[in-house]
This record gives sequence, structure tokens and C-alpha cells, in this order.
Amino acid sequence: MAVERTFSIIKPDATRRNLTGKINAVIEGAGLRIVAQKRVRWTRAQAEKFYEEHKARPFYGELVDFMTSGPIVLQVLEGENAIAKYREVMGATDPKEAAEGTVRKLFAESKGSNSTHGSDSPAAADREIALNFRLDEIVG
Ligand code: RTP
Ligand code: MG
Repeated sequence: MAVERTFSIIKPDATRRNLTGKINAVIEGAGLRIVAQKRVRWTRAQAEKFYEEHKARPFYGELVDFMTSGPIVLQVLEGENAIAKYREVMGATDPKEAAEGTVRKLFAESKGSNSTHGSDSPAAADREIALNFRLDEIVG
């Protein structure tokens, strides 16, 4: 299995409740290394661009409102099979469907306010990392 990088966001519902450290403990406990991290607040334009694949979905406006409602923590995670592994660590999109011990089961408030984002494919990871980090901000 190859070492991969994936892109992660700790979302506004989680930063508001001071959960960054607890979520990072779950990430690191799963064997993923946080090789880049910064706390930012997105503009609407940044959120719209990041989520442009969801533009036609009914929840798009709500999603952009939510992701610009407070600080977020952007991360690059590195490890064996990091993309699939982090999706497992996060659990299902809706916390009601998420497995025990996953970030969303432990912390998410709802399907919309679900505490974290993780890339869903190698192409998405490449795009999302490039949109949010310079190469010299990632230290493996
Ligand atoms: P993410 O992209 O954040 O890692 O989550 P995901 O792949 O599990 O979910 P996705 O289908 O890509 O949806 C992106 C985000 O939009 C919000 N959402 N709300 N109210 C709804 O029905 C609904 N569906 C999706 C969630 O915040 C989801 O993570
Ligand atoms: Mg997604």
C-alpha cells in the first residue's frame, strides 16, 4: 500500500465547540500524520469554489453558509492509504449512520454540521490540497 496524502477540514461546528484537539487525537490515533495545518476563515468565494461540484445540489447554499460561519482548520494528512483511511475515521456523512468511534459519531451535530471533511479520491485530494496549501507549507 502506498503512502498517500489527503485533505481534511475541521468544520465550524467543531471549532466553535473547541474540538480541534480531540479530533486531532482521533486522526493521530489512527496512524495518520498531520503534515500541514492552518486555521482560517473562508470567504464565500473560497467556499463556493471548493464545493463547486455540489453547485446543483439542494444543500449547496446551506453548505456555503455553514462553511463561512466561523473558523475552520485546514489540514493535509499523510499515511498508508490515507484517503480511504480518513473516510473511515470520519464515518458516514450523517452522524446517525456513522459507526461507533468515528469522528462524526463522536462529535457531529447533524448531516450538515458534521465536524469534518475528507477528500473522496486521489484526484479530489490533489485538487483540494493545491487549492489550500503552498508546497512549502506541507512538511512530511
Ligand atoms: P465531505 O465532502 O464534507 O467530506 O462529506 P461527504 O463526502 O461525506 O459528503 P458530500 O456528499 O460530499 O457532501 C458535502 C457536505 O455537504 C453537507 N451535506 N448536507 N443536508 C444535507 O442533506 C447534506 N448533504 C450533504 C455535509 O456537510 C457534507 O459533508
Ligand atoms: Mg465529499
